[in-house]
Amino acid sequence: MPQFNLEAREITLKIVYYGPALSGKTTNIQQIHAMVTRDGAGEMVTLDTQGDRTLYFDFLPIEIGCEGEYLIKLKLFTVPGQVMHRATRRVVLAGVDAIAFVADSKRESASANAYSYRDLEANLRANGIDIAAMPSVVQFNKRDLEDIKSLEEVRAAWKDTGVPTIPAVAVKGEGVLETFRELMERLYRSLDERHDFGRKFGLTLEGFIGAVMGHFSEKPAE
Ligand SMILES: Nc1nc2c(ncn2[C@@H]2O[C@H](COP(=O)(O)OP(=O)(O)O)[C@@H](O)[C@H]2O)c(=O)[nH]1
Ligand SMILES: [Mg+2]
Repeated sequence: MPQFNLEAREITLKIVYYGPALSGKTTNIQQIHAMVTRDGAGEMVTLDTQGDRTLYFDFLPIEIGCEGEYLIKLKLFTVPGQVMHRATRRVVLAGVDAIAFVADSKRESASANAYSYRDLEANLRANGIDIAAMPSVVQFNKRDLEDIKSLEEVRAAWKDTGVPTIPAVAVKGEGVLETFRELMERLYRSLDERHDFGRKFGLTLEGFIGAVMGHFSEKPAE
């Protein structure tokens, strides 16, 4: 649920990066952290990691001043991908406003991707949310590796979900902002439909996206 604090003129939106273990969720928000300009970026918090495995979650707050003079607070989270951390994923998903599903493009990861997507559906349902109503995008990460699914295959496999698929090489910063921008557009449209967002806060899609994306430097971080 979006949090609108009219007195403080603040809007808080929760964005979750979901997907199987090691697909690149943490890498995505590390790259976003590296690309966000200093005035908007908060500290990135990573809880309880072992090596490169996220055992709890990562958290990155970003603050954005907007036309209409509202402060938009974006809270980015990742979930731990391993099957056993379902309870944590469910907690992190509570109150989510938009989801970036990070899939691993490797052929051998197809079943892990599918398992994780079904897990997402079930966890949203447990929170009373229909996945079809949730603004979301699917990122196909690790396009730099050998033996990956072709984008045609990927698109055919995911077309029934109705969500866009975006290729990425998150370690090089490629596709990271594209994924984020697409997600922010879907989030805005959904907020506008459900909460009359634009009229209420004096915002337009272009103004919102411009303000959000204006907080990033174009140059991907290596
Ligand atoms: N080759 C390749 N490796 C990646 C890419 N993105 C992430 N990785 C690596 O995959 C591993 C898991 O990434 P991480 O972001 O921790 O995955 P998470 O479990 O989804 O948070 C790390 O070693 C990353 O460096 C990518 O686009 N290409
Ligand atoms: Mg992680």
